[in-house]
Amino acid sequence: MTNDVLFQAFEDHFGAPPTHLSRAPGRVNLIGEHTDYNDLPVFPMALQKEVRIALRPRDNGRVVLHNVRSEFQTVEFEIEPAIPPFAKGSWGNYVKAPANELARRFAIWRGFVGVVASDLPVASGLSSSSALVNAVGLALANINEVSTEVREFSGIMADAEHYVGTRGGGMDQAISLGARNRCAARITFNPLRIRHVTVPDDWCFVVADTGIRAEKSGAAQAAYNMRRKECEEALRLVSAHVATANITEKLHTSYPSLVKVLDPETLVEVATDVLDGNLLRRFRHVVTEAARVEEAVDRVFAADVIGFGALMDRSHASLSRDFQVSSYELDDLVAVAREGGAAGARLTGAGFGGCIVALADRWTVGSVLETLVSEFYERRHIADRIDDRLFVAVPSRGASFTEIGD
Ligand code: NG1
Repeated sequence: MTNDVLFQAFEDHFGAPPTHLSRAPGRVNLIGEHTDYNDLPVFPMALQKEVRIALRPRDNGRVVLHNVRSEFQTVEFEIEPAIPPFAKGSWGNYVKAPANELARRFAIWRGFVGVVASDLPVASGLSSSSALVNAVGLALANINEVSTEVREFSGIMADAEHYVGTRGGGMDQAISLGARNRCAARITFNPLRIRHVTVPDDWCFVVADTGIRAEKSGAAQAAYNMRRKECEEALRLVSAHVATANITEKLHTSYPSLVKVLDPETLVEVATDVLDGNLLRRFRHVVTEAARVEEAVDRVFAADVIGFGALMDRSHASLSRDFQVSSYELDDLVAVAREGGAAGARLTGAGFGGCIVALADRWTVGSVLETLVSEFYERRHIADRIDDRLFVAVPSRGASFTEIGD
């Protein structure tokens, strides 16, 4: 939907033109999965697909947000210091989330009327939820004159999203707010740092959707939160063991401090003394994935498409075998992308359904796309609306809030 059509939809609904536009992109994570909430690095980039809200501020605290998609009911609520949530699973909770967090921290009182449109597939691991949280948060912060810099604001938005019940990390909010055109970003946490890395012109990251939704306000939420708990428990046991067995001189109680002093092979070896089963698997994924992120960033600087692809393959194997967040369809998409000539492929985002990302150079990308269409989408009879399911990601700029006519 173009801006003109969105603005017209606003006027049709509210009887006057909108005055402002708030927009926030989704993202594709290139590598570094389930590392952000362990304070370890990630390497995502923002997409050309985004959430856009045309709006008009009000002189009272009511928020009314109409969705251009009729299956999503219009959301209405009052800004107050503790905003009660809608029923679990309602999309409106992603609108209330930033309002609740901003009202808890700042004296905000102005609401808005708005119309929202998005070309991001929902529950597909491309962060449509954080894009919505950011777009609403940015609108409320601006119309209430709350001024924070990007990194602080992205921390606030990450806390805000916990309102829906998922204990996510801060990757999605940070990249959606802080991204630059033509760049991916190596992001580290606590404190948040964003290092922009230009993506080589002839690298194509293909995003392909399984069509299986991974509803993080629904079934995937418990599985996601469970992984986070397991990572915390594994860390607690390993750091206690490292301390009592005098493996290092100092105490290391966080993942970043452990991976700084011990390489992944040593860490996994040490971990086998105190962990087994799922805890050992989760720990092994997390520490090896962190090392893959660092290597992957180096591969970009070296313009080494084959090396980057190999790291993506290893990441997928680890997510599938050790973190156990892949699925039959995700594994199949990865295999088909590789068959089509991709240098590497992996599930992206939380997993449990959603999308994969595959890397190909400019000369091979056509064959990767064709193979995905014929061997995955056509075989499953889901080749309709193919541009929504399968596209080449364009590294795009982060969120913005502008006055219409600016
Ligand atoms: P998606 O793909 O949006 O479900 C989730 C978390 C991220 C990160 C990834 C896994 C939220 C908002 N996002 O992303 O923080 O942990 O999973 O790497 O919870």
